[in-house]
Amino acid sequence: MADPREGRRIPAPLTWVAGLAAVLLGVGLGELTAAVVGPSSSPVAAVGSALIDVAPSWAKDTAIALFGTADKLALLAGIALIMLVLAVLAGWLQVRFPPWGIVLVAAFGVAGAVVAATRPGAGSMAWMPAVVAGASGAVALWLLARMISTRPEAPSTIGQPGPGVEGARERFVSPVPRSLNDRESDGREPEDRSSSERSETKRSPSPPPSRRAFFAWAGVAAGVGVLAIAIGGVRSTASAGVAAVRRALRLPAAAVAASVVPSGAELDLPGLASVVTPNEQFYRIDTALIVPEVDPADWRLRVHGMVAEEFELTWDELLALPLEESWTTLTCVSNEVGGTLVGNARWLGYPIRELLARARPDAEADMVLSRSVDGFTASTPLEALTDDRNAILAVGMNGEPLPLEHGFPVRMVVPGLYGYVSATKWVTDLEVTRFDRATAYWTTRGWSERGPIKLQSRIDVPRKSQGLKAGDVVIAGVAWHQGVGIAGVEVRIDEGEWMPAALAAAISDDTWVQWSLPWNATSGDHVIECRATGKDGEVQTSQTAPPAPDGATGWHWRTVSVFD
Ligand SMILES: Nc1nc2c(c(=O)[nH]1)N[C@H]1C(S)=C(S)[C@@H](COP(=O)(O)O)O[C@H]1N2
Ligand SMILES: [Mo]
Repeated sequence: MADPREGRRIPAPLTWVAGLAAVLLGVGLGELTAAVVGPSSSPVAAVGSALIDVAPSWAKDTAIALFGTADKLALLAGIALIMLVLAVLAGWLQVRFPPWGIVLVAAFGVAGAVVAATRPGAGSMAWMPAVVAGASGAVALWLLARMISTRPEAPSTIGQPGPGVEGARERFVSPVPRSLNDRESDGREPEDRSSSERSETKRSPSPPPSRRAFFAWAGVAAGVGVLAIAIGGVRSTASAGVAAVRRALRLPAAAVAASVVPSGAELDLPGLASVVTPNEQFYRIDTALIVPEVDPADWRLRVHGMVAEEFELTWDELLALPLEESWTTLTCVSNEVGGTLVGNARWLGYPIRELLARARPDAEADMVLSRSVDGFTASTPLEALTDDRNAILAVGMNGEPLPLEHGFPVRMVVPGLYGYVSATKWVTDLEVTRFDRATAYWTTRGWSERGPIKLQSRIDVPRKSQGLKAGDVVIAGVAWHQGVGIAGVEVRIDEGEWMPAALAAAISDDTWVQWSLPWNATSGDHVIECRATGKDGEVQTSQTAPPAPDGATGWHWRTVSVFD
């Protein structure tokens, strides 16, 4: 349409404002639509989720290492930044090289729609929010850019304005400073301006070149966008739906209760991780940018594959089974030595071994591929699900229904295996298969196909940052080797003799155990190290290994400064 030379006269920041306002409006309307269509159809969330799935594992490992459980927030911030750049670019393009700005915005809308529609578990309307976002963003950008990019009345160069273009052309802009424009403006509503300005324009060859209308409309677009994002956000978090169903839920009592926490299992020292991790403090690791919302009424578990009898289980059927309670300490394979991606809870659920007994796996089967509604999969050795450990289909965590972010309504919990190969949240499908026939989510990304949890111990206190006064202090931490149990923990200071720490009472061999050692701290800098021994005699190795591909090893150590 326009002559690019004409666009060049417009200050670039003005084009950025147009782009930002238009994209904000589009994103807002898209998110608002998503709040209605379903939170996972949010274009931002869908693109974010897709990025998580396609990101190379080093990127993900770095993200987890850098941001820990705030990795998703970091991703959203990254996406916001990219959109910001995109918006600025689109605004500039639309003014300088029309119609490439709106083409860019529309293309992102289409891309978002494709991604959202092809996400695992996408509803039939999942494409809609992105289409709304792309279309409204493109239209807004077209209108805003038009408001600033029409040239002033110049006797010789007027082309042939298309239908509807006149108003916009006359509403133009000149190199006159904005303050001057503002002075000339008369406070009328922006809606009134075009027609009246047009008449003014006709009276004078140099129109009152006001950008006020442009800024007003850009402000309106941005404001509506922000408002829509806010409303969409409130709507989907209040997403009364599944959260309310969960709150109203009463789980049946356990047919088999968990052991009571032995007195003396909780040393109750400030700074030491409590032996039972409260749900709100339990680490969360998953690939789900938007927490899946699964209504128990719609939940089904399909058990199939290499079995004599495939079947489906509903929520009511599951709750009618005799549920068992057990203690299990969950650990993430991404946990660094000394890291906090580990927690202990009392789980309520039904033994997976019983479900598999009902399905009767083929003799050649050696793995169960569990799948969640969001497409995540884990490969668990069949044996770990059929031996006598407490591998359960869990519905309860520390006496309440699973929190939404911990897999509501149903997840797997398998003692002794890292979460990525066993702890599938929002689980809806168990396929009995073989390791040489199917590959799970993280295995395709370079992690080991099997992930037994490694023997580990951690120092919790004294904290590194804590200014420590010379005298009697307590060194304390936790140690775990699920399925095996901890026989002892030793501590040494400044590479001196190993000293046995006192073990607190263990809840079970599947849980971590607290340990402590009194220490007469002398002034100066000291290095504290710890290592655990398993009940099988294994001593925690000093050999360091990174989390990838099958779990970190090495001794946890920390330096402390002691003052007089
Ligand atoms: N659906 C789903 N389940 C999942 C994951 C996931 O990404 N998606 N991550 C697994 C990993 S890597 C771990 S360590 C545990 C963490 O469980 P939590 O978030 O309840 O602590 O969940 C497992 N279950
Ligand atoms: Mo994990």
